[in-house]
Amino acid sequence: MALLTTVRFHTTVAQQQQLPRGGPAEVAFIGRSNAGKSSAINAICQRRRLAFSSRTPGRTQALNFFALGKEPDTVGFLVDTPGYGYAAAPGAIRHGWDALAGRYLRSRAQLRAVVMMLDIRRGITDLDRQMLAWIPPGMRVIALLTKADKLGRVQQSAVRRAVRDELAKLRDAGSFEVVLFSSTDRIGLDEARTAIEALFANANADGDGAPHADAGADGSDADGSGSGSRAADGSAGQDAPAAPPPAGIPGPKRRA
Ligand SMILES: Nc1nc2c(ncn2[C@@H]2O[C@H](COP(=O)(O)OP(=O)(O)OP(=O)(O)O)[C@@H](O)[C@H]2O)c(=O)[nH]1
Ligand SMILES: [Mg+2]
Repeated sequence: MALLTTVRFHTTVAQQQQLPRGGPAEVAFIGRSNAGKSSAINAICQRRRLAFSSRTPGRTQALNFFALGKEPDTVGFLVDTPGYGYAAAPGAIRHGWDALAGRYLRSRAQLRAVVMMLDIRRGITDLDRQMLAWIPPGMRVIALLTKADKLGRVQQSAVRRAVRDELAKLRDAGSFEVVLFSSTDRIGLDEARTAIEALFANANADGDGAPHADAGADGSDADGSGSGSRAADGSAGQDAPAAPPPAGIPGPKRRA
């Protein structure tokens, strides 16, 4: 838990070119719109409003980077991503998802693992399957069955088993784990923290996550001063990673 308590906002990336150049290992929080990604980051890091959560699907519109490590060293980043699968998203936003989050998940060299939020009431949906087929096969996946407070124990266990069985078919053996989780009722927090800290410990042992002085994002926010740009109003969501992101589609406009 010690590493996660050092968390602080680093930067918002609304366009591919703003991604930090180089830098330490990154772990991305991904999942359908409204699955509980931002709430999970806050709960896991014991912070109330580090990542913005909302009832309105599509609250998170950009990639938000949260730095870990004792300042001024950064030993890793947690990355909150826009959700996929919000049916009302207009085409331009779908393309925006592909161009930013899709491309990031597919090709970011620093990305070591994903924490995938699955609403326990829905389990793995088709969009999640597409996503699982789409992220590189060797990447470690921690599946958090969010909103576990909404189901009783018997149902929780049944979903967990079903998700484990399906992941066993979709991913390499030993490359995933499944955690019952609730941000509101504080279920699975320690299990999730242990799993996430282990990801960074492994990345650092590989020599990938040695401390770096805080790397600025190209053209923005080297000091995290762009935090105002993440005050999105959640007016629209994102859509599915139906296909690898086509090259050349511009990312979404940075929000005021
Ligand atoms: N009951 C319950 N509600 C939760 C839990 N986690 C999140 N929520 C609620 O679910 C809604 C969405 O949570 P967010 O954390 O904003 O979800 P998100 O995946 O970041 O959403 P987008 O950024 O829009 O994709 C909010 O109303 C949260 O309060 C949980 O563990 N239990
Ligand atoms: Mg969010």
